[in-house]
Amino acid sequence: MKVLVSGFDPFDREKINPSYEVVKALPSKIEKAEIIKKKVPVVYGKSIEIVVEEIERTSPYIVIMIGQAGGRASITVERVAINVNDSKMPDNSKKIIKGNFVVEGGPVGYFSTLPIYDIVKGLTRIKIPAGISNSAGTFVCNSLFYGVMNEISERRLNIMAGFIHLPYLPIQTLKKPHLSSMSFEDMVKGVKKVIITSVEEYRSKYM
Ligand code: PCA
Repeated sequence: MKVLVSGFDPFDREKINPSYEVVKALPSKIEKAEIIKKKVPVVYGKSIEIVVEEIERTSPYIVIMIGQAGGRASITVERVAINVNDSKMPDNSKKIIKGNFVVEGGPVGYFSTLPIYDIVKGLTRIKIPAGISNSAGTFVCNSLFYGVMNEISERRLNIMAGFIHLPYLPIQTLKKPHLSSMSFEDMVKGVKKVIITSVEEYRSKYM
């Protein structure tokens, strides 16, 4: 069983992005599942292409995309991806997209197919603050989440997939100390738990 886990480059003047830092630190096997790690640029379109190519190349059973949601206080499991690109923030290719679709003519949204409630329960059990989020925003994270769910749906792939947002690392909040952060150790422990819960769910459902 293969699990593809993606994390993003830094963006918005940050020097690091906790999502890829955490992905990099994961072991290559978790619960006998092979962990495939992929770094993704914070670029509309390109980010989707890269994850879709990696899905084609590796045929994972589970895809867990991870990004940074600076300011959030906990690990948040995204419930839904929406067919909207709309942000004042430029992506890393300096592109700004306001009020457009991720996929022209695509459905309004896609629900995560990860076991979102069990993931939150599992994280809480190991004492890591976690919750469900009902919006992954309308920037590149949501765009990647939507684009990948759309490909999985269109190609009728049997892949469980979803998106997780991580808070800032403490080092990112030195100049914005009013904002929440979470230690690197807790984020790594948390993402491992997300993977374990997803693998268990996949095995009990499909194997
Ligand atoms: N977070 C951004 C894009 C990349 C990332 O890590 C977002 O939430 O859209």
